[in-house]
Amino acid sequence: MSNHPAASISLTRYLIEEQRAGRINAELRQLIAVVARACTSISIAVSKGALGGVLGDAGTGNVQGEAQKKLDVLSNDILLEANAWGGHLAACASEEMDHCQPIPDAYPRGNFLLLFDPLDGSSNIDVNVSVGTIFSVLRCPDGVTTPTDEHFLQPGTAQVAAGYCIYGPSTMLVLSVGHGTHAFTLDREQGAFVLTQGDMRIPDETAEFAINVSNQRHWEPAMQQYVEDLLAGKQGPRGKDFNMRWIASMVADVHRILTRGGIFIYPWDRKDPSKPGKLRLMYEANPMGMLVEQAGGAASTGRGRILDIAPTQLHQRVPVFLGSRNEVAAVERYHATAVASA
Ligand code: P6P
Repeated sequence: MSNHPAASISLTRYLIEEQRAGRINAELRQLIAVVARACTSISIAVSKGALGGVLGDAGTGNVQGEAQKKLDVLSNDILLEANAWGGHLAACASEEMDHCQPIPDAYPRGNFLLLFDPLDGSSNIDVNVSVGTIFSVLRCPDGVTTPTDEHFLQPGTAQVAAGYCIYGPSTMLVLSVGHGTHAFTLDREQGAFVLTQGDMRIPDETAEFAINVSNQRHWEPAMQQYVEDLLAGKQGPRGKDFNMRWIASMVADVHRILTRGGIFIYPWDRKDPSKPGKLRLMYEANPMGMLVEQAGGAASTGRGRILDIAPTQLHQRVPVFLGSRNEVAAVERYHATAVASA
């Protein structure tokens, strides 16, 4: 990485230097640059709010059975169109699409697969709370010219890049290509992302947790005991007081944790026992897991490393515990103890 002050390094320069160092190739550099430009377009649409005529429901539903917001559909279309013609991708998969979508025959196909949640936390849009785009990049298996869903079913350790763009008071792109996690802020006057936080590091310890406590009665006993002990504070078994945050926008909660530490939890709950969790493995847990691990944190299901999971379905869900590594280890001990005493 150059020794220039962080503020003078654009995303373009950072990616060229990563390619020069042999850590990414030209195709992956182009892919990330295209995704960043698409996120800039999404940021413009999101920031218009009610003036852009894009708030509210689209009147359609997605494969998750969720009502789509107009901005969900618009963001998905922006990412698909931006990535169609460049020749760097073989196919895309999205939270908003039932199946993966190969690059149209009219264009050349490349060697990468792109997965994304085009606008995570979109239920927050109508109340003007930060939302974001999450993306994950995999290699297209050798010899596969027309990828199908099964070719996307690779473990999180196979990701060659992961990132998110958070549309908050400022728009920031947080990215890892496997050599640390780095944050870039959108300079709207230049129309370029500029490195503003290189080598993000999550503190090993934390006193801040993020979970939707309204689900408490639906959790398994280990989770109920863990949170009960957090709430007991200094007088309880943890011996210290904890603070709580829950934005209900994964990108915003994870960005806080990458910036100052913490633990983010969306555990399995009995609300729908058939679902192992709410969050999706391929385009939420895996990319966030890579970013967090590259920043010195941990990402677990409560019983094992998220990035080691062998996927079986494109839209499969998973329990998520991620953030400060010592706190993730602590909650894993609650689950291990529960099994041992069962
Ligand atoms: P709940 C947003 O819908 C999302 O997928 C994540 O961004 C967020 O962390 C979670 O769901 C919020 O879920 O049940 O608290 O509304």
